[in-house]
This record gives sequence, structure tokens and C-alpha cells, in this order.
Amino acid sequence: MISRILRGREPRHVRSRARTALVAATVGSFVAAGLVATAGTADAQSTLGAAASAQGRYFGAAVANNRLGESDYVNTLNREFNSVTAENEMKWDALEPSRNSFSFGSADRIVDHARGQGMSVRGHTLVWHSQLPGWVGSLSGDQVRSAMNNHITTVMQHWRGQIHSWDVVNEAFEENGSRRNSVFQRELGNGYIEEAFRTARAADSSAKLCYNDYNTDGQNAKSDAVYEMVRDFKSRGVPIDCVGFQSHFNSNSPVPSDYRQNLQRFAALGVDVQITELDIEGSGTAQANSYRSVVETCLAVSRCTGITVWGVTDKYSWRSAGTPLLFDGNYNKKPAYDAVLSALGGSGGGNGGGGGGGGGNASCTVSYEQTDRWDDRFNGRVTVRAGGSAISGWSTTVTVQSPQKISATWNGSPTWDSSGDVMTMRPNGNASISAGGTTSFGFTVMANGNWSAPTLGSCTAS
Ligand code: 9MR
Repeated sequence: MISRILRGREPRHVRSRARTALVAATVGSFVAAGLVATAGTADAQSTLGAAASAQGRYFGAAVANNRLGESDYVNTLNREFNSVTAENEMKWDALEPSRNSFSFGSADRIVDHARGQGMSVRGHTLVWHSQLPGWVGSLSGDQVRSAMNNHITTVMQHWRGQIHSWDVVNEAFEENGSRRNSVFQRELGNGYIEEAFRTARAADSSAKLCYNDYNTDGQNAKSDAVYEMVRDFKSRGVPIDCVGFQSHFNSNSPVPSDYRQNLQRFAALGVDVQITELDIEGSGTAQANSYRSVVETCLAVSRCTGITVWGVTDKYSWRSAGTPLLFDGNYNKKPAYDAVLSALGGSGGGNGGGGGGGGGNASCTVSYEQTDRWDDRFNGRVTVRAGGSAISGWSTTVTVQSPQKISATWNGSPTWDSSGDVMTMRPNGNASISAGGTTSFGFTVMANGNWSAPTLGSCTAS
């Protein structure tokens, strides 16, 4: 199964793929950006995920476990998106309905589906006043503290290494910038947010830790208060890595004119910014233009690492009547879809049904995740995803940093440059991938003291 390539020190032992997969479920981490090293082809990409990936971003959707049996839903999700958020299944009421009794089944199904498709996962959300089971509200003082910390720790450890970013605290501020009067605020005081972030870092150090809120997209009293909190956290070394801007827009709450400046001022504090729950009520050209401006905003802010839309189809949106998403109720691409794809530098088949997207051009993208780690080495997996057309061959490069050495590979046929640091990987068997489909290969890196993630070159398809 494993083709061993002798480069530098040998691993003490090389595990089987099955064993590796098992271990990967419990350990492992995404790389620095919390997600992936990605690269596109020179050709325009024909899906949202591939086009975003070519820009170094992810493009995700909120999904509901109970829709995963609907083929149009799943096909659209699998084809277009490369990150998912559980719309409700990772909330406190779903995961811990009674004290210290956890129920992971529905959320596990979403995570398993995503990972099986080579998609990454955003975690939403650990500490929130809403969708909070009644038993939490009836606790007081240190009981709230221990319940909060136990919830964060148990949930994050359950998916340790599998979630690129977690919304650790959600919606903790009022519109005027004061703290929301939640059970956490009442019983624990201002320090609860800091405590939640510290607990989260200890539970899964591979996840990016985000604060997430709505109506913070432009500069206002609420976003000023969040900004001040993040500034304070960064100055005192409280672990925070990202701020999520939900970006639920409609005619009363349009895309703000200072959206970019606002995201930029947060990024300047040294955190990533993410657009986490995007939807824009409306239709036609007006809606398309608003979506375009959101994508352009993210692309203009180098630390804007990805966009998640709050659902796949208008049919199941929480604001269904406002038709706020990129696919209509029949999974047709809307003008907003075309605007987003083109703003991401992609091009596709224009409006149309849930077919395979555009095409003709062979293209692929690659993404990396660490799946395992030992004292002296780690395993990586690269997922190769075909664009909107089936491909019959692919290649990509994996570059490690000296003194790292790749000591084993599997599911691919490698060649090496003279330094031994750059591995070009090609298929070693059936090279075909269907449109939007994936394959993966793996390798072991002897760290030799350097634990940085390898970088990927662009994916070349034929
Ligand atoms: O989309 C979610 C909807 O299905 C739930 O009924 C609702 C319950 O509060 O939560 C919605 O998602 C919210 C998200 O978790 C946090 N930001 C606001 C979202 C829209 O209400």
C-alpha cells in the first residue's frame, strides 16, 4: 500500500492507511491559515470553491443534516463548496441537551460528509445566549463557569484537528456596544469571553478561535466594542485568531459602504477576518451587485480568509421569503451566483440547472491538511479536486522546508527535484476524477525540528 521513499531519516514505523485514518479522526490539524494551502490553475475555475481556492480563500455554506438525503442539495453542495458550517447541529442545545450528556450524531454526520468530500469545517458555535438549553440558564456562579468550560472542552476535543475555525463566542454585544445580558454575562461578568477563548485554545490548539457577530459589518457602536475587545485581547495575549462578520443583509441593513475599511481595521489588529453567514435578500441584478461587492471586499482584505453563505438554496434559508442565497429553490444558479463566481475570477456555465457547471476546460485544485502527528514526524493529506469538468490526469507539487524530509508516500507516484525538498505527485493508478470529484494522496514528513506545513504548488489537470 505504502510506497516508501527513502529521504533522510526513516520514520520508526509506517502505519497502514486504515490506522492513519483512525488516528486522523482524533489528532491532526489544519495548517496555519486554519484551513489549507491551496492553489488553482491558470484556467478560470468553474465552481465557487475552486475559484475561491485559487484566490487562497474558502467558500462555504451552512448545511442542515436533515437535507443531506436530498440529492440536488448534496450535489450542489459537493460541487460548489469547499467548507461547511452546521446551521444548527453544533449549537449547545443540540450537542448537550442535558448536563454532561452529549449528543454528537447529527453534527458528526455533517463533519463526516464534509471530510469525505475534502471540504473543511467551520465550528458554530460554543458560547451563545440563544439555542441554549434551559438547564444552563438555571445555573449560577461557578456552576456556569464549569458548565461553559466543560462544554467547550468536550465539544472541541470531540472534533480536535477537524475544524478549521470555531466561533467560540457568538453575539455577546448589544447594538449600543454594551454587553448582552446573557447567563454567562450575569453570572461570570466581563471576563467570561476571555475565559472561553483560553479554554478553547487548550482544548484544540489547531483550530482558529473566532468571535462572531451580526451588525458589526460596518463601523458602529457595536463593532467598535468588538474592536476594543479584540485589541485588548491581542495586547494581553488572550488567544483570539479571527473575527466573524455574519453579514446578513437586506434593504434595511444593506452592505455597508465602509465594510472594507471595517474588516481592514480588525485585520490590522492581527486577526483573520471571515464572512461567516452571508445572505442578501433580493433578486436579480441588485442582489447580484451586492453579492459582488461582498466578494470584492473579502478579496481586497488580505486577511479575509473565506466566505460562508448561510445556506445552499433559497428553499431552506432561514429567510426563505427574501430569497437571499445563490441557488433558487430548484437549485438553479441565480444572477448572484454568476456575480460571485466572476468576482472570484472564475467563469462557469451561466444560469442553469444543477448540472455539472461549465466547462470543457480540465482544471483542478489542491488542498492540504495534517492528519496525524507524532514526536518526530507528521502525516499530511492532499486532496485533489477536479473543477467543473471530469479530468483524466493531474499533478501538483509539495514543498517541504529543510531540514524536513518526506520519508514515505502513498496513493501517488512521486518524483523529486535535486534538493529533495520539492516532490511532484502524479496519480499511480486510475487518474480519472469526475467533475467536482476528489482523490487524495498522503505522505509522512520527518520534522527534524521544523513543524511548518508544506506548501502546495498549483494543480495541473489534463
Ligand atoms: O439559520 C438558523 C436557524 O435555522 C435557526 O432557527 C436560528 C435559531 O436561532 O439560528 C439560525 O442561525 C443563526 C446563527 O446561528 C447565528 N446568527 C444568526 C443566524 C440567523 O438567525
